[in-house]
Amino acid sequence: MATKHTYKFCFGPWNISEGGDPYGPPTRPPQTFDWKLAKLKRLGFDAMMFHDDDAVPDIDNKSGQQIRKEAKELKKRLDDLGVAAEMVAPRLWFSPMTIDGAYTSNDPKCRKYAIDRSLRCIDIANCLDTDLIVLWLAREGSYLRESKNGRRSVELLVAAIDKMLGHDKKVRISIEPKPNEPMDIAYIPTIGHALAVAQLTGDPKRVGCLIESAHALLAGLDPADEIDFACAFGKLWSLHLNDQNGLKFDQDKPFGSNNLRVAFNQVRALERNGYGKRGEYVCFDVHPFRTTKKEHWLDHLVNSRRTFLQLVRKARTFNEKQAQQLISDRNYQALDQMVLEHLMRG
Ligand code: XLS
Ligand code: MG
Repeated sequence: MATKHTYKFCFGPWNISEGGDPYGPPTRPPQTFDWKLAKLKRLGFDAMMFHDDDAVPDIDNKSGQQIRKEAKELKKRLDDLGVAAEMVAPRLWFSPMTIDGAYTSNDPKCRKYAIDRSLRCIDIANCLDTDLIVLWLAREGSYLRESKNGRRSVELLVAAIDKMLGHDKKVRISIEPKPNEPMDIAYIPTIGHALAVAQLTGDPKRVGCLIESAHALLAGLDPADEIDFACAFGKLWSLHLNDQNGLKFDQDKPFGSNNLRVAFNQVRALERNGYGKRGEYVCFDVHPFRTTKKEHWLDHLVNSRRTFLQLVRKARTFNEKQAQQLISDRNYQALDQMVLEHLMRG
């Protein structure tokens, strides 16, 4: 069992969202970035994660110099508040240039746009003093497979990552897999795919992964298994804990909201792998319910962190010795009940 280390927590500005969904408008008026940043430390969080245009708004219409200037100004504000930047992710799913994908678009001009924007994103990360870039491959997929060539898509993705690795010798890239949404089917749907792609790049030791609970669940996988798998490679560099009720749209529910035992096992996996001891953060990629009132706007973040810490206590008070005895006796019925009663006990 890992030593009793403490965890550091993180969220992104997009996690304090207004409640709009494909079937209805926002239910809360937008909050400013400053309001969100001011809340972070008070909620017991240590870092903020950014999309590139969270850090530098309207990035596509700014020069490299202006981008770096604004990123440095943000870094100063973060320093003044004692808030770290966990990572920066290029938002490659809004621009008209990424309608048919970013790195794997069928249009070479769009592929070039996606790579150029990713290099700017690395420049922002440098100014914010983080070496971590997250690639959520939102539109790297298709609505019909005949529109793309899967082999070529992998090759294009590797070429794009190699361009980023060549742009900056320190940058590390975490691929955040998701099997679908917004695409019908996405390329690189699981951690296995992500780490396999890493091996094809020019510098595999600088290409790792980020696990999001809901994305593993959408792929029909157990997030705890994905955590153990990634940690076996030493490549779990970031983490988006949340929850999901079945195979539908990405719900980004509060951690543990749908399945406490699945959440418990994620925490056990993090504990046994010593996640966080090398500076990694626990991020909650969660959204408030659409029904959430303005006055309860931050509760999904507070509750996720609270649930996480209570599950850390549960993991650390779980009677491993008794569990091992039941395992040696292959008495899994008793082990099953032991876990349930441990979770149900106050
Ligand atoms: C969406 C992704 C997104 C990334 C950051 O499903 O989880 O939140 O983590 O862009
Ligand atoms: Mg995420």
